[in-house]
Amino acid sequence: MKVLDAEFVKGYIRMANDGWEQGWHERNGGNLTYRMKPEEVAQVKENFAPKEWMPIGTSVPRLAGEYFMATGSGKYFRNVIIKPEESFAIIELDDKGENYRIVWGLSGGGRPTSELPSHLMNHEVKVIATGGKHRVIYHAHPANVIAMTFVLPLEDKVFTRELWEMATECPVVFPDGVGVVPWMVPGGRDIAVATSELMKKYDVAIWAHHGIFVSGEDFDLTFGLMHTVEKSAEIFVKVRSMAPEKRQTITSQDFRDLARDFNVTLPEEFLD
Ligand code: 2HA
Ligand code: ZN
Repeated sequence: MKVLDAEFVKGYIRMANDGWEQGWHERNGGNLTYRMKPEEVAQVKENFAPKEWMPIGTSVPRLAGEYFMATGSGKYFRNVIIKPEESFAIIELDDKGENYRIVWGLSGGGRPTSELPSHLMNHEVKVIATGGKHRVIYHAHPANVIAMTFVLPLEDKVFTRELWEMATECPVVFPDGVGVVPWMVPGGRDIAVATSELMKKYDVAIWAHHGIFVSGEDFDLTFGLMHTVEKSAEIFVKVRSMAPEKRQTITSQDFRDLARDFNVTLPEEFLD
């Protein structure tokens, strides 16, 4: 089957375009990776033409031999839907999880996303934490969450509480809360290590003054998670713009009642 005819590829392209339409991907901002299922690799393998091996820049032994879809470094989400074979790649990891090679895509040349170390280290953490259920890692630049990182202390608890309080669905959608990475130079191993540490605990990591990383099982859940966090942040920005303090909000006891009826466990550390 042609790569662009496969359902999982159509889902990937739709998610990238949805992110563009939300305004989260100015210029070449953001990146999306997907850990392919063995049967999906088999579906499209006849199209593969491997290029040379390149270092990942970090080591992800638990992902050895796996195949990923990855947006290209310097490529625009805006173009994914009209020029898919130029905008993203399918890559294969070697048997140590230290090198990758492009096997399809980026037809005009180029490399996978500059954030490949963060993506792959997050995938590795999630393979372990979810028994392989999570397959999607998504990085975007949504304006309202980024704005929050200029006015709140960069603490997991503060961001979790504010985001939960801004929309009743939030503690149900991300019951583990969110982690916050202080400002760091993007693209390297250090920020990848810091982010993947948070991903052991959370499905959402906020990069101060930069953007968000989210992890999920499929395109719908992962896009929906980003969308829910950013919607909540938008409400936070509106509330702060109207008044310096909230007049009323959802209380710790309200969250406990919600958790009981919706069958989710909310960490006590976020409920005092
Ligand atoms: O340009 O978003 O973090 C891609 C990025 C880097
Ligand atoms: Zn970014």
